[in-house]
Amino acid sequence: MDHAADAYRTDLMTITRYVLNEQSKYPESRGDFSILLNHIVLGCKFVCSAVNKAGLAKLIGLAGETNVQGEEQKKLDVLSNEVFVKALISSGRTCILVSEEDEEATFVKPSQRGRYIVVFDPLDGSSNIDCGVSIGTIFGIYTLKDAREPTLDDVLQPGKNMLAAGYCMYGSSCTFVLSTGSGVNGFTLDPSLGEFILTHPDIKIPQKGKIYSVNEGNAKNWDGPTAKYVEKCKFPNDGSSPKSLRYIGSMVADVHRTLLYGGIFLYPADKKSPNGKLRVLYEVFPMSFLMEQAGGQAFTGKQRALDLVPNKIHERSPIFLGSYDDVEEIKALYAAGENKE
Ligand code: AFP
Repeated sequence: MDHAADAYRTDLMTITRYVLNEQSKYPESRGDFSILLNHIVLGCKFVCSAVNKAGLAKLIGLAGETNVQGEEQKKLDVLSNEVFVKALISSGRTCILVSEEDEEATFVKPSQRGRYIVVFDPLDGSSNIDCGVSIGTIFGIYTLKDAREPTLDDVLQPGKNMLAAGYCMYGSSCTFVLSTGSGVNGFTLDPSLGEFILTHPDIKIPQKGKIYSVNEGNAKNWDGPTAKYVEKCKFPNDGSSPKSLRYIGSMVADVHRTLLYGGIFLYPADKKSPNGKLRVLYEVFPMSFLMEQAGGQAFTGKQRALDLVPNKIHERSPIFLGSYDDVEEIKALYAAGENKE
């Protein structure tokens, strides 16, 4: 009998235990981050349960409202936003919240205030809800630098200033992926325990991948480097095999696959959307943070994504992220001026 293996199976590294272990490395820590993360995890469990019950509970359907980007809001978007806003405020550890669903940033009242700023998309990929495709929550966390009245400038920081970032994917299993700035770890929800268990320790993205992921329906409007790159994926001129195309249309799911299997995810600029589609603060930054922490890269077409300084909370940016070598190729095409028409 393999007692060591049995011990391993019974000695579960829950996300709470993991974060407390990390916290113990910093004796000056007051545990605020662990408390904040517990509230985020609670929000994810709630949304996971709501997503699983969506069909049954007749939650699918329009709530009769539109969000900041003028998109139709589904009931699950509204519900998820409420859940996260309430969970984050009640943690007593936040001072500013920026949600994809809310036009304005939320400034937490002084009596409930803490030092963390949380940017989040409570339910990304919501157009996939009705057909049961994976969707997710994305978040990034900044710290208010000093004890003073928070302002919007505290949110408009480059992504490299993030303290932590992560996502929760509501798919065939519920997976929580987190980086606190020293690598990336993945946890899977054990529904019988109601706990996220460390299942993917120290995730490293392969140096180069065999998959590219992009909405090719936009190809007619792409710029030169993107068009050239995708052409090279399909018809490589160096004797290598063509890459496979996989595109779900749900960023969390596409990025999760990219992180585990390697390859590249692209949401480029195009003639119709010169800034691309994805939002800097709560899509581009957290995913770029995770990619870099896993050994990959994230590029906007002009610069390292995490160096971008947003001017407004719902700003968009083109993004190319994934395996180090694959992103290196698209960077080379932009550097070579393939953008000239
Ligand atoms: P929805 O929330 O409207 O489904 O958009 C999802 C998303 O923001 C992101 O998750 C996807 O990567 C991207 O949009 C897909 O966009 P296209 O449908 O234009 O490919």
